[in-house]
Amino acid sequence: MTQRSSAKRFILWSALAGVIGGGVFLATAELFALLFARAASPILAVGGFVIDIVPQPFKEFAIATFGEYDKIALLAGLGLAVFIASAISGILQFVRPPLGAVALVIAGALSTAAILTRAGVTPLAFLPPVLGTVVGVLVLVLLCRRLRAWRDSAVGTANAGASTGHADGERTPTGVDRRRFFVLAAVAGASAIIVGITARTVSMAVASVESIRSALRLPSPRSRVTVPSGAELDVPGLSPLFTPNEDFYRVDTALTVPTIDPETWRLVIDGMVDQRVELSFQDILDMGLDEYAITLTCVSNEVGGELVGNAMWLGVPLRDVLAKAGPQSGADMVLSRSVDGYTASTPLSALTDDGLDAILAVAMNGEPLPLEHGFPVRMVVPGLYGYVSATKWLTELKVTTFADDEAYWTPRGYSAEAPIKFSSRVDTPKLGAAVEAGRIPIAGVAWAQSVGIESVEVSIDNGDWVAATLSAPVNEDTWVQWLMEWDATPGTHYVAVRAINKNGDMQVEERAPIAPDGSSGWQRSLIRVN
Ligand SMILES: Nc1nc2c(c(=O)[nH]1)N[C@H]1C(S)=C(S)[C@@H](COP(=O)(O)O)O[C@H]1N2
Ligand SMILES: [Mo]
Repeated sequence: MTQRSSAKRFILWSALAGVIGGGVFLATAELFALLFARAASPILAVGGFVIDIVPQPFKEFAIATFGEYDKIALLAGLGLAVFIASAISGILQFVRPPLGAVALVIAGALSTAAILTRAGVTPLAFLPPVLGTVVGVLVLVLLCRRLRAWRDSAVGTANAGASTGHADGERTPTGVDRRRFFVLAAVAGASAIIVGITARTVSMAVASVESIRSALRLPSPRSRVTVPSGAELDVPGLSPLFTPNEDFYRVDTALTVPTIDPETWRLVIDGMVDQRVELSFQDILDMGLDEYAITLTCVSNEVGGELVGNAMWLGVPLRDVLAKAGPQSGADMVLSRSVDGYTASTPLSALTDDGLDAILAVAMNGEPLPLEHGFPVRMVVPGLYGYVSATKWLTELKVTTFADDEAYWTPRGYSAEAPIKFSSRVDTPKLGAAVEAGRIPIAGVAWAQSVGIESVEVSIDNGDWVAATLSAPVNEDTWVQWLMEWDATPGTHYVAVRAINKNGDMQVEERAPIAPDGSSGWQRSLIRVN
């Protein structure tokens, strides 16, 4: 083979390296967009940007030509442009390094700009295009380096040793260099295709369920919770009585949020029951919805931690749902299962007790459950940690026994049964944040779901315990806010807080770690006063 035709062949392979680098860029960005920032897909953001900037006559021409396929035509055109630009960046990187990498960085910067100027961007939206650029450039640079090594050993130029990174004279055989190039090309190319297509498919499923969710109109509740006046104290830095959905803590084992169409959703109630029952979403709504205010807590919440939130739920009592199937005697547990395979073990009695508001929830703070919080149906049980009760994306309730069945977290070091240990938290002043001397509020929240908080006491610098002012409780399942006005003097001070529940029990002082059944201990916080 002549050197000339061989050189042409390497130019073609470098174009392929560029296409793979571009593909890796897009696939990485799609993956991180799915995980961290849904609206941060470079190809869609650039597409949206193009739609915004093209002149009206051109848009009309596109609609006239492609009709309802105008968006698909745009994306196809964009895809072709990306393909050609990537191929060129590969050739550049091969012939004039690092020009190809520079071109890819510029493309990455432009798509980042397109994403960040879209409406409704989230704080992490820059991550997908930036990480995509980094990984894409890395693959492009490596591929072109290996391609040069192969060319050098094939063509036999003088500086082959230098450019392959091998010592002079120690030239690798051509076959080895060629294989190194193709192995990387195949691995990177296949990963880009698999990851990119999977991530885009899941993103589209999320978007479609998101639109179903926003179009959903739930019936109004039959009964509403009365929120008494004085239920919410007006103190800057204090947690609001109801935690907004976007601020509500989130714990799940699923890598991506499950996407369920309520039309096809079914709840199966089986196991030790008189009859197996299957309910549709409409069946749940037809039972009649009621409002419930319940504070949710995670077993992983450390003393003073953030894994606790309060919401107004709309739902139906679990006891009524279970009654449709008729739990049999001998059963003592309900194993709830999520579409993602997650399971929780809840004592049957906690779900059938007349005095406990264990519910299937379909709405959270005035809107259908957010996808992240279990759309379309989840469980909420007052007084039990989330991992043994609050199954999201619920699909099955199996009536069974603790002896026969085990939930997701049980073999992983957590108790099969876990009532919430009642607790109290300081929200303001924030730990370590300096405040000005003078009268300041010390405030926070305290919760004892299903029992209620009787009082909250505060001690400053190991002084006497003084009762804090409490907000008017909504019910015994929600947290209360507490407040104490304090004349702050310059220096460093310690504030300790503890709660007493309506049974007259004192919050446990002794520290316990979160495993196996939840943390305990009084929060002691530090205040710096200037
Ligand atoms: N399907 C599913 N449901 C789940 C979990 C999960 O990982 N998967 N985590 C549980 C845990 S540990 C808690 S504390 C609550 C948290 O609910 P949230 O994410 O809506 O705050 O959900 C529970 N339900
Ligand atoms: Mo949890």
